[in-house]
Amino acid sequence: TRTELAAGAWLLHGFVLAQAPQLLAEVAQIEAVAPFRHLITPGGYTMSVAMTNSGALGWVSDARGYRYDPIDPQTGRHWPALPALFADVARRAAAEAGYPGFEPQACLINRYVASARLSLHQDKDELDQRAPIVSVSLGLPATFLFGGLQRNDKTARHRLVHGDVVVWGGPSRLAYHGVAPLAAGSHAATGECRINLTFRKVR
Ligand code: MD5
Ligand code: FE
Repeated sequence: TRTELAAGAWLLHGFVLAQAPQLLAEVAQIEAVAPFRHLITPGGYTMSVAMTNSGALGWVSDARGYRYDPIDPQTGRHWPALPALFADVARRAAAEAGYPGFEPQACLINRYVASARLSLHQDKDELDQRAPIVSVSLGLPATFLFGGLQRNDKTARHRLVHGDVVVWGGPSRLAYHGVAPLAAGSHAATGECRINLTFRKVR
């Protein structure tokens, strides 16, 4: 089943439940090559969410700013290739939400432990903002904060659970959003964390 959270934004309930074990096995392979790390924001804060990437481009942040880079600055090597299963899931989810022909170039992998959060922001580092962003939730549940096109717009809360996929396209693509501090807990698939995969077309 699917729920339209806002114009152009679709929550596909349990869309990757059957693939979750394989998706997490791929994450383990990726992190063996490109470890999770806490990036520094341009403002000098250390992010509470740990990140890594796979695909032709990876999202990174440091004192100089945010950017997509084909090279992992921590290892000096290319990011691990996008697993075929990742690309397949991203394409199928996008099509299910009404965005056929989506070709992900970057997969940012976010790891949340208890109290980790993502403050309200817009995803604006992609040159092509007509393409949707596909987001896959694994492990512990999260409260997703969904606002409007202005930072001060009222935010709605949506609970995202293991296996859910959200496709953010159309007018929702540039909405402010964030993730509330993760509640402590344990999940059979991931242990004490939440893993989120975000698939993007960058340029
Ligand atoms: C997460 N990650 O749960 C979220 C999932 C990020 C990020 O926000 O930037 O890594 S992606 C949610 C998203 C993307 C694009 C648009 C909107 C939400 N939106 O319009 O709400 O770790
Ligand atoms: Fe975001």
